[in-house]
Amino acid sequence: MKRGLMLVAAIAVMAAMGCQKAEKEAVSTPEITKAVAVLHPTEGSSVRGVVTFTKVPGGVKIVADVEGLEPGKHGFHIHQWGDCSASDGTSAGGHFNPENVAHGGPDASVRHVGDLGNLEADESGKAHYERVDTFVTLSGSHSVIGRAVVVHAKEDDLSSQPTGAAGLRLACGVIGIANPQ
Ligand SMILES: [Cu+2]
Ligand SMILES: [Zn+2]
Repeated sequence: MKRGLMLVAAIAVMAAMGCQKAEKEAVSTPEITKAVAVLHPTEGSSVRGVVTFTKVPGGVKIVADVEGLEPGKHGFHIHQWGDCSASDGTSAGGHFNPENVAHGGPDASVRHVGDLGNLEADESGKAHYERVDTFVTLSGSHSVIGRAVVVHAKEDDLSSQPTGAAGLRLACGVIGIANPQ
């Protein structure tokens, strides 16, 4: 009889612990639906801007507003490391490429996850970019959270390996979790 009661009590305690654990997990890991990168100029550059990543039906919408550019096209990528500490941006590493495939344009069927193509700056040096991307995600193995966005001096030719020959890095910003509201 006593043993039976203890068994019931033990099961009750275990069940309560199980419930508590499930609640805790649900609270601590909400789905990430928005991210943001603030681009800071590298040494000698005055390129700056903001890039947002928002989960939408069919992909992630990427919107960038960047200023301080020479008019024309500038390579625009997500790089592997969320580290903009080097004065020339090289600490961000190469293009974010979790599938270990070739570099390509944003609309290529095979490309780095980080291959976003080019920004195109107008005569005032400002560029606006919008794209719904199907490679970039905000969770799982292709998540860009904690990686870095880099803007380059030259145009990404969308074919040269492994970087599109886009030249020096003019701005760098780490992608962080944003308030979804
Ligand atoms: Cu790049
Ligand atoms: Zn690439």
